[in-house]
Amino acid sequence: MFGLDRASRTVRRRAAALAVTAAATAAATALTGAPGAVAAPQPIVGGTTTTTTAYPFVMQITDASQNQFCGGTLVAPTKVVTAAHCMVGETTSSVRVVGGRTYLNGTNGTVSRVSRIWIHPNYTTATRGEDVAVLTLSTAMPYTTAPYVSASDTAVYAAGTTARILGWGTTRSGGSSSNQLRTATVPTVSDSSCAGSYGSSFVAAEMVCAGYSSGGVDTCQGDSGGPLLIGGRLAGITSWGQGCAQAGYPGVYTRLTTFSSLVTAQVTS
Ligand code: 4AZ
Repeated sequence: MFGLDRASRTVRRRAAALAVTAAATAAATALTGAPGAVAAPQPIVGGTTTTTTAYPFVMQITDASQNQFCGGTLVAPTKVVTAAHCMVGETTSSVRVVGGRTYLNGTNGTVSRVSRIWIHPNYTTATRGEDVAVLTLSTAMPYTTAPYVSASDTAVYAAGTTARILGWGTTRSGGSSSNQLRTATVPTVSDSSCAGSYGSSFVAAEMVCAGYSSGGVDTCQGDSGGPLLIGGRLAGITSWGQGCAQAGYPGVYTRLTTFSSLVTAQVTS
């Protein structure tokens, strides 16, 4: 089909290696101040560093050894919204949620076990949609939660609206994860334009696209499950795309307005 990139189990299995590589990369980058040094690539692709102090609701989704493989968003003290594709093959004993930890190689913040994993009942693959999951935490996170859109808020997706992406994902397709949380802004893309990019894999009722037509700024491997914020509210979940930051291929995000009632049922359960 397109050779689409998703945070597959392959990526998850690579997470431990990537986390270690990220620390080594950060150390190497510190040495590149010499004349003639080439600027390091900017992860998320095209982003800037930030912190979980600035974005306290951004969670690392990790394995039991606290190796990050996806992102998530704290929407209530014990509820985290993430992508369904991040939870494929996972169990309540295989995952952890880590809050308040800006660096992948940090040991600070709050680590919680997961007592329940809700995956959208119709989820099959990210390119078919329904890429939403809600985790219930065993330990309440002492961090500010993010508000999320309600079903009637569809105007937030108007083409050209500024959206913020966040994550610890790779700096380019097939590259290394970022040791530090990164963020960038990207404009939302019209449904017709996104359908032009992705054909029938783009399901407008369930997905929304964001990115510059020239590429250069995007989510990438390991950013999946993390937030797309519009007007300070969670409006999308990082889901899939062809490669990362390629011209003509914006990132694809779960259209949260479609699922907000279902999410609320989980958040209040
Ligand atoms: C991933 O594998 C992934 N450029 C996330 C976002 C995009 C591609 C891949 C979109 O987690």
